[in-house]
Amino acid sequence: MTPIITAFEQSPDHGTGQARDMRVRWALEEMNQPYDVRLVSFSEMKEPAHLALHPFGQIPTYEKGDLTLFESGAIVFHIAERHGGLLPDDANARWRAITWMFAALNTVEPPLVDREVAMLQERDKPWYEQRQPVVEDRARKRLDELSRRLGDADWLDGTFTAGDLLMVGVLFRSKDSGILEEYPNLSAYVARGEARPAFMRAFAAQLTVFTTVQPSK
Ligand code: GTB
Repeated sequence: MTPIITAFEQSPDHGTGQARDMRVRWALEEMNQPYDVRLVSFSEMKEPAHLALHPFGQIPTYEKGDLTLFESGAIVFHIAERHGGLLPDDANARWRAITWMFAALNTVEPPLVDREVAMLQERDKPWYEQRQPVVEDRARKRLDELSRRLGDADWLDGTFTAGDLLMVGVLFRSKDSGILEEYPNLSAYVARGEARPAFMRAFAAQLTVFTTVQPSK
């Protein structure tokens, strides 16, 4: 049975890997698992049919048979569990990979997203100039720590795992904002992720949406 995921019909980044369906596409591509994509407009995401799949009216969702999931991390976890290859067989290594999945989404992503939202959406606020250094410091602290832990290793814990997939996905989003360039080992880590054939296929598929789909509303 072919899973169906949802993605933006019109993404603000023009389909260049920022929206979170990218992680799901990447995981599916790593498994060579074919998938269908249902594109949704911003208004459709808030309608009952989509809210039945995703209580917060967002993308991505994942449907396969009688299973419906939301949250990109849970979807990637499910794909990794079902197919093997993204989680090590050794029990301890597997738990460490899962730990990195949570670390990517719970510890590294929030300060990076906070910084991005501040820069893109809050520049006109009267408190922006005061708050921004605090937001920058929080993001740099996390990247300092992650950079120190990664060191000169290729991946976070030996071989490439779902933990790396999510961590690279999180860092990729900050790539164009300049901050990642301050960390050569993290930049190289993201570049290694981007060089994976599965990443490239996922990226191309997301980009194709922007170049071919006409908005419905
Ligand atoms: N925690 C959830 C997950 O990981 O699945 C978060 C899902 C989420 O934030 N979805 C966003 C969404 O549906 C798209 S990814 N937003 C619509 C809404 O909330 O109404 C966030 C995103 C979107 C676009 C860009 N971009 O174009 O640069 C970057 C990130």
